[in-house]
Amino acid sequence: MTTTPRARLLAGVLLLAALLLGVAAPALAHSDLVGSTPRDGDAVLIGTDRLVLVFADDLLPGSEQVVVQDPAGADVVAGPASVTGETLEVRIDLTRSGRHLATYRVLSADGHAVVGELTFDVAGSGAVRSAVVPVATEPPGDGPLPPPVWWLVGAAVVSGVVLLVRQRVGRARDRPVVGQE
Ligand SMILES: [Cu+2]
Repeated sequence: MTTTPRARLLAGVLLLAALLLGVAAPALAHSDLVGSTPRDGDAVLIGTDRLVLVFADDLLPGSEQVVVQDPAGADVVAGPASVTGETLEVRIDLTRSGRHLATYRVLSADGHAVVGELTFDVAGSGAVRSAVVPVATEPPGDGPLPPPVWWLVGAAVVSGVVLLVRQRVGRARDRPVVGQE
């Protein structure tokens, strides 16, 4: 087999590309999964609202089947998946923390089926959130009313003070003014 400089260049470029990608080219058959968000084993926040799967080759639109199960076994996929080229995206509505299992089945453009799964952990559940909410505190100025006995004591003290003041004022009036003639 004779090789032209152009063929050698092409082979070199392909080899370089394979090295740069850090993947063994033979391992990529059909539309194997090459990336995802979240990735397998990732930990994500409960606000995460989509799962994106990226395959090695274009997908056959309409062939995709994706299920994402939460720890209780409920499917959290919230709508039909959308396929663009080699990318599959699906909305998810997370409500529980813990391990989630995503399983998928797609057809690559050449008609081969690709089946796989990945897991990711969800942090931050409703339970965690409510634990952060402070325990109901009494609004200022809305404390319990003092018992009636305190009202009585208060009234007695006020009356006593008023009586004392009246007596003193009365005595001061009767007393002769000193230093004035
Ligand atoms: Cu194939």
